[in-house]
Amino acid sequence: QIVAHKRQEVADRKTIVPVKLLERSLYFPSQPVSLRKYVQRDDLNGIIAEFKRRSPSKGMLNAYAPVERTTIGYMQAGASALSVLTDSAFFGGKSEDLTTARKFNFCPILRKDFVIDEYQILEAKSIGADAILLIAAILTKEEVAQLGQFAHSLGLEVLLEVHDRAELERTVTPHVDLIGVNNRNLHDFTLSVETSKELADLIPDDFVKVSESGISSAETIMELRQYGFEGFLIGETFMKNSRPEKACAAFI
Ligand code: IGP
Repeated sequence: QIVAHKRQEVADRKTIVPVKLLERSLYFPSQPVSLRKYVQRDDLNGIIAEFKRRSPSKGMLNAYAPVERTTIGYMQAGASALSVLTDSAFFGGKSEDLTTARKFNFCPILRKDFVIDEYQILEAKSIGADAILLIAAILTKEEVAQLGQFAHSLGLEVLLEVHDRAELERTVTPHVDLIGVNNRNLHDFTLSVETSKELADLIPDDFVKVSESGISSAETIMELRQYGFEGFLIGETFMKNSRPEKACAAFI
């Protein structure tokens, strides 16, 4: 349902010609910041803190937290990077949320959306993102390779999200930089951090390993580190609080 909606949405939005989008990316002074490098830095903790207002699985998490205060607070708390949901229909986000986060933060920012078309990657560049997400469950092997290559041509990094062995083996390609294991089953929304542990050894060493979803304690992070994970994508644990940045500081 999300993908069908996204296809329509992207078709409707393709009114701005691509070259205009690229021009807009010139307004951002900084070069893309490497998510891969930040996640691997020894002086940081690998947490990718997410700004997510609501989700199909949990409903509304936080209708009011401002992007600016929340993202600055995440970084002050010591997060390594930011993830900003830009899907509006299902997650209550918008492109401007990422642009706002960009204005106030120098860290890597992941554009969290359902990318199915190169146009969205140009958009990601034009709103100031450093990295994009590609979800194996909604893409063919060829699409992952092609979209990954296109992102790289714009200087964006790519996080490939998988949920099981078949997805990983089907889509893994040198055109991605990090591989994220989503602990959430996208069909029934069940969560299990065991998913990350089970897939850890199957991820080739060339990729930085990220564990996504359902992380709610520092103990879990320490456990996941034993399995080679260096990045930890956390949304709900922070966003369900009225002051997500304070929850993040308390967590770290
Ligand atoms: C964060 P959580 O359980 O900490 O809120 O999860 C993140 O992993 C989750 O938002 C996510 C997501 C996605 C959202 C993972 N993959 C793809 C939208 C699209």
